[in-house]
Amino acid sequence: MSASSRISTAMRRRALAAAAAAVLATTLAACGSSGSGGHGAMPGTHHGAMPSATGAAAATATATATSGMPGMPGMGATAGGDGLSDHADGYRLTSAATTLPAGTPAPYRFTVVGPDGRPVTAFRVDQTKRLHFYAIRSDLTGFQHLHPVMAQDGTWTARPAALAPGSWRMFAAFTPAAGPGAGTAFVLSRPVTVPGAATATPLPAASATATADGYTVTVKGDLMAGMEHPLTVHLATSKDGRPVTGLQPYLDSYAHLTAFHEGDAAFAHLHPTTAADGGHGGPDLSFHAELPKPGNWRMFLQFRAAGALHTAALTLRVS
Ligand SMILES: [Cu+2]
Repeated sequence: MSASSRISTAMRRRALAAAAAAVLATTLAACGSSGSGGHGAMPGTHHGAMPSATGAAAATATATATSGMPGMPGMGATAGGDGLSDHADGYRLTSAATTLPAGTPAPYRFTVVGPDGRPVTAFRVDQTKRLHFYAIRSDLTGFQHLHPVMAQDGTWTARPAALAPGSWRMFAAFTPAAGPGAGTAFVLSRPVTVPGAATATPLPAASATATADGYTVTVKGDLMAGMEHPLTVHLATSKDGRPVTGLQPYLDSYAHLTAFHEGDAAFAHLHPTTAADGGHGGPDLSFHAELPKPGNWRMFLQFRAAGALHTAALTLRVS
């Protein structure tokens, strides 16, 4: 891993402050796309149910100062930091697609190019997959978490569900299995525009609870930017508040938590502190939360219960 992925927390906080200023100064509309969609190999991985919007709120700024998060217990170093760049440490996310059609499923093809200029084909399996793909609209609606398929030449094909018009950002999270980046987790992204009249949905107010499919999720934890804090999630049934104790493993854990930052769609993946072991997870789940910058973060909690995958979304304020 590069030196950039090893800066200290103190240095990082300073860098973040600078980055925040840079973001304010350079808000530029970047992401946007609308998708289409097919759908990945896993049932239940499409979560495009949220209304999407786009527009003014879809500003994307690239804050390179935040690239590189230091390693922490239970979590490898991450190259690419907040995921807003298409390159880090010599690795680059490439795609010929800058637009995708609106309202109809269409494949999104991309390649990870290594420092040697060749497509990377050897990836380490992380949370049961060689690559995790996320699509998010600039207003943080339309979240999709997919597992694309790779051809022998290193071309990946993601099949997002139909995308609403607007600015989107496509993220790839992966760990090379060979080469100079072997063992380093990367998160890189590219903007995609989906043509058409786009309407931005205001970000829902910060709240510690959210409901999804009859489940109520309650989040506890005071989060500060750039610092690791414990975050706990409690799951209960919405109907009678009964604690949920039958969570089933999803990607080797009882919940998968992905977060995007309001304004620039910076990315964070929160790692569970305990591995899944059988279909009896819950009602309380713990995560290492380290969000790279202050502001509002839209959190998407995915969990499997009663044989179905559910996604709860809530807004968390990070100071
Ligand atoms: Cu995934």
